[in-house]
Amino acid sequence: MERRETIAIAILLLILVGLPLTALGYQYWLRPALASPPVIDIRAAVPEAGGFQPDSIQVTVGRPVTLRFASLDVTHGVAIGPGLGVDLGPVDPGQVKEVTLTFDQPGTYTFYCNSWCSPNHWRMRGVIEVRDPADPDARPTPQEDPVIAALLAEGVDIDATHTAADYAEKPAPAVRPSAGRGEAIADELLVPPELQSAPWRRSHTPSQGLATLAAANPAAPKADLADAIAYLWLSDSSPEKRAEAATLYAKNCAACHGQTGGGDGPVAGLTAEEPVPFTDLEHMFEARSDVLYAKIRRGGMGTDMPNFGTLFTPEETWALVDLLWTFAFSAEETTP
Ligand code: HEC
Ligand SMILES: [Cu+2]
Repeated sequence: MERRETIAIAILLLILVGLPLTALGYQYWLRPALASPPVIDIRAAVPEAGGFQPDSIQVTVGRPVTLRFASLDVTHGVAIGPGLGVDLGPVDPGQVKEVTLTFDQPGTYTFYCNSWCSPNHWRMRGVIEVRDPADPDARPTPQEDPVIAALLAEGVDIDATHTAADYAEKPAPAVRPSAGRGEAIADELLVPPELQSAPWRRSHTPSQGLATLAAANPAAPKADLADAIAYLWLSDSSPEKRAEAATLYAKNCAACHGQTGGGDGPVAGLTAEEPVPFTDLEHMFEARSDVLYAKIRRGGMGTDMPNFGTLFTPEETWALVDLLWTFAFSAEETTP
C-alpha cells in the first residue's frame, strides 16, 4: 500500500513539475535553438549608387541575428566593428557572405566597406543599433573619448599642421633613427624620468623628447640620441600588436597613405590635401601620438581624412599609431 502511494505521488510530482518544465524548456531553449536566427539582407553598392541598403538596422540584445551581404556592382569588402573582429573579406558581385552575431549589450556598431570601391569608398558605412526590449528607451550613450577630451582641455588643435622645417632638434639627415641601435645604446645614456613614462611620450613630440634627452646627455652625438628616441617611441608596442595593426592599415589606410606610409597610395591624388607621409621625419618629429590617435578616431575637420572612431577600438587605434611610428623610425629590434 505504502509503495503504491509513493509511486502515485511520484507520478503526480512528475506531472505537476515535469510538464511545465518541458513546456518552458521548449519555449525558451528548444524552440529558439531550432529556429534559425532572423536574416537581414544588406545589399552593397558604391556610395554613388546608394552605398549599403539598408544602411541602418536594429537588432535585439541577446537574440542571434544573421546579416547577409551581397554586392550589386563591384567587389566590396565587409567588416563590422568596433571590437567584434568580424571581417568577411571581399564580396564579389553575385556572391553572398553572411555572419551570425549575438549582441549581449545595447550599443551601436558599424558595418563598413574595407576594399577600395570608388572615390567615395570610405562613406560606405551602416549602423547596427542594438536595443534592449526590456528598456526600449535606453540609448547607448556615445562614450566620450578621454584622450580627445584631454586634448581639447589642453587647447590642442587636432587639425593644426605641425610640420616644422626647422624643428629644434633635427636628427642627422638621411639617416632614419633606428630603434635597434637606440636599444643598444640606451643603457649608456641618462634617460630622464619623463622619457621613461609612456603617458609623457604619448603627449609629447619626438623633438621635445630629443631636447630633453640632449639636455641630460650634452656630450652624446645627436644621431645616437635620435636612435634612443626611436627606441623609446616604439617601446610602447610589440611587433605582434603592430602586425595586427598592419592588417587594418593595409585595408583601411594604405590606399591614401601608401603601403609603407609614404603618402603615395593609389588614390592619394584624389584627396584635396596630401595624405600625410608618415615617413617624413620633419613631420613626424613634430607629431604627438595622442594627436595622431585623435585624428584617426575623429577624422579631419573638412579634410579627406575619414573618421575611424566608430570602426576601431581605442586599443586598435593605439596599435595603428604605434605602426605609424615604424614608418618614420626603423623598427629593427636588434642591432645591425
Ligand atoms: C581617403 C584617404 C585617406 C584614408 C583612407 C586615410 N587617410 Fe589619413 N589622412 C588623409 C589626409 C588627406 C590627411 C591630411 C589631412 C588631415 O590631416 O586631416 C590625413 C591625415 C592623417 C593623420 C594626421 C597626421 C598628422 O601628422 O597630422 C593621421 C594620423 C592619419 N591620417 C592616419 C590614418 C589612418 C591610421 C588611416 C586608416 C585607418 C587613414 N589615415 C586613412 C587621407 C586619408
Ligand atoms: Cu568600398
